[in-house]
Amino acid sequence: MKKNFGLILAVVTMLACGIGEANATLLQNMEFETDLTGWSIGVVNPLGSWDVQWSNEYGGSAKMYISGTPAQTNVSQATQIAMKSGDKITVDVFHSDMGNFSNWALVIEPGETQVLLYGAGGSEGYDSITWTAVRDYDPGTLISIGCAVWPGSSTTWVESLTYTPVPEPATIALLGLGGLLLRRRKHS
Ligand SMILES: [Ca+2]
Repeated sequence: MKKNFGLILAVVTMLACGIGEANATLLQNMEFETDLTGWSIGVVNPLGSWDVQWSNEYGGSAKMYISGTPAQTNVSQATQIAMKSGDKITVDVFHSDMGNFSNWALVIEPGETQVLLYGAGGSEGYDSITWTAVRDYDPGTLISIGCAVWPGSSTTWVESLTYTPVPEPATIALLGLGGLLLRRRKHS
């Protein structure tokens, strides 16, 4: 009987993990491993000069160079699945010295006030920002990572995006069941 509980626990854990993984494909190519497949390159307004290319630096990255008074650019992509309130997106970048008036930003659905800015100025180094959804978002929501200077020049390497969905109720239920089985096993 103890053996069976162990087996059930293993199956429950596998099911729970499987449900978690099914939610993992928010965007294409979130690591920028070999190219910029899936990502659109652009600017909000045609300001200054800008150059966006894939780079093999920093584990594969989207390298964004801007120069001007001001200048800005971005990479963007529409989501493939729905996001739920509580889901998180983390962006990791390396950037050059950004001068006094510059930033990089994660923008969710431009037109809404879902903008997370990082760094008004800032010296060369790694940065990371995490955005938490405050409501549900339909598939097709635009996710953009941009940078801007005014004036000056700056380079930002976007290393990766990480999507952390809030656990589904089914997953929580399965994990809870697993926990109950563990407790029962300990008490038997
Ligand atoms: Ca990368």
